This record gives sequence, structure tokens and C-alpha cells, in this order.
Amino acid sequence: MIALICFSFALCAQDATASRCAGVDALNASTEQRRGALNECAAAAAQKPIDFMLSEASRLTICDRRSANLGDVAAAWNPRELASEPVVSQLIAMASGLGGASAGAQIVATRALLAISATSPESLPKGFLPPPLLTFELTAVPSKMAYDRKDFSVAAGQAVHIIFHNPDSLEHNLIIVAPGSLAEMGIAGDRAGQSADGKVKEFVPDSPKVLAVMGLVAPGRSQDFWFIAPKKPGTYPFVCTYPSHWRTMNGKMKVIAAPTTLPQPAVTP
Ligand SMILES: [Cu+2]
Repeated sequence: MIALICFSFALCAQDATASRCAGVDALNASTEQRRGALNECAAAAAQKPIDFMLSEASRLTICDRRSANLGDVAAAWNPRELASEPVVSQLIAMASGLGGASAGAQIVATRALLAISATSPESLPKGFLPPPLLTFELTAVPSKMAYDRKDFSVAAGQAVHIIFHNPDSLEHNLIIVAPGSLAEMGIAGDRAGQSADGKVKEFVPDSPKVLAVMGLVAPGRSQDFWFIAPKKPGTYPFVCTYPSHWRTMNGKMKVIAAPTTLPQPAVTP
């Protein structure tokens, strides 16, 4: 089984950035509409939808809008189908990062496992615990060009869910960048504001130092941001790269070393 999964990931890694099913990315689509688009893509590829969804997940790179959309679809999947073998084994391997699974793939698999845990926990291997998820809210402070938190801490490799609120009159985004790159990425966002496609790219710099992306959120809207924390402990800036916002609209994500052993379930005598 593991060998098959690794082989699949190796194939996908050759074309990791390709988008095979653009309908999943459609703007302002509901989860049902994204699922419908995925079903059509799966039919065109002569694959079962669940296999196609796993294949799409394995093609993801960082945690961004696409991984969020596909994660929404995965989390709303028919529990019975999601909880079947060999899907569960594939999800566990993907969520664990086996076979070089990217952070984007990991968060989709993690959300699917959490859905299984909520609806069909008996389908998970005995003693298996779904990855712990840290959820909290973050808000853009109106007229202050700032987030309401200057820092937060996560465990290395942890799944994180931020519910972002934007009650301000301006658009804001939220990206997590490599340690020490706040000014560089902020200035890159300023430059994006002067380019023709800056808005299309939601002012996100085209750089490997961008580690996770929540795109622009309109005034008065809220949006979920799902990502896997970096494996390497350190201080990672989070920032809004809408032009000129970055100097005050930023903070620090502290990644602390994860426990070397995961908590184990109690043994039933
Ligand atoms: Cu902003």
C-alpha cells in the first residue's frame, strides 16, 4: 500500500503545479458547485471521484486558496465513501507527509480525517488519533491597518485553522513568510500593486519565501484559512501584502518544536 502511494506521489510531483480541474477554483462557488466540477473532471478522466480528489490533493503545493477549496470538498464528502479502505490508509499517509506530500496535500487529508473522526470514528485504525487542529480567530482592526493579534504560537507541523474577520473598509490578505523576509515580501507586495496582474494575484509575491496564503478578503467578510505549520521551529512573520499595508499589518507566528512522541490512547485492559 505505502509503495503504491509513494509511486502515485512521485508521478504527481512531476507536474505539481498543474491545475487539472479549474472548476474547483471558481470564484464565489459553493462547496457543492466545486464538488460538481470535480465530479465532471473525474468523469472526463475516467476516474472515480474519490480517486480523482486524492490525485488533485497530491498535486497541491503550499496551503492556499486551492487547498482550502479542495479541503472544503473533502471535508463535505460522503462519510461512508470517505471512511472506506483504502481511502483511509491513503489519507493517513498523506496527512503524515509520507511520499513527500506537500503542506497543501497534508491539510486536505487532515480535514478529511477530522470529518471521518466526527462521523465514523470506528473507521479509523484502532488507536489512531487524527492530527490535532488549532483553531482561533483573527480580526483586521478597522481604520488601524493592523491585525488584532501581534503574535501566536503553533507546534511544528501542526494543522492550523484561522477564522479571519475583516470588518474594515479595505481589503486585506494574510500570508505567512519565511523567517526574516517580512520587509522583502512587503516591498514585493507594494511592487505587485504597480503591475497589471497584481490584483489578480491578490498581491501575493511570487517567491518561495511565501509559505502559506489566504487571499484577499473583502470588507465585511470572513474567511477560513487552513494551513500546516512549518516543520522547522522559528519565528515566521504573518503579513498583509496589500500595497502599503505591510509596515503595520503584520505579526509573528512562533513555531515551537513538536513533542517527539504523539499522545497515545489509553490501553483498554
Ligand atoms: Cu491589509
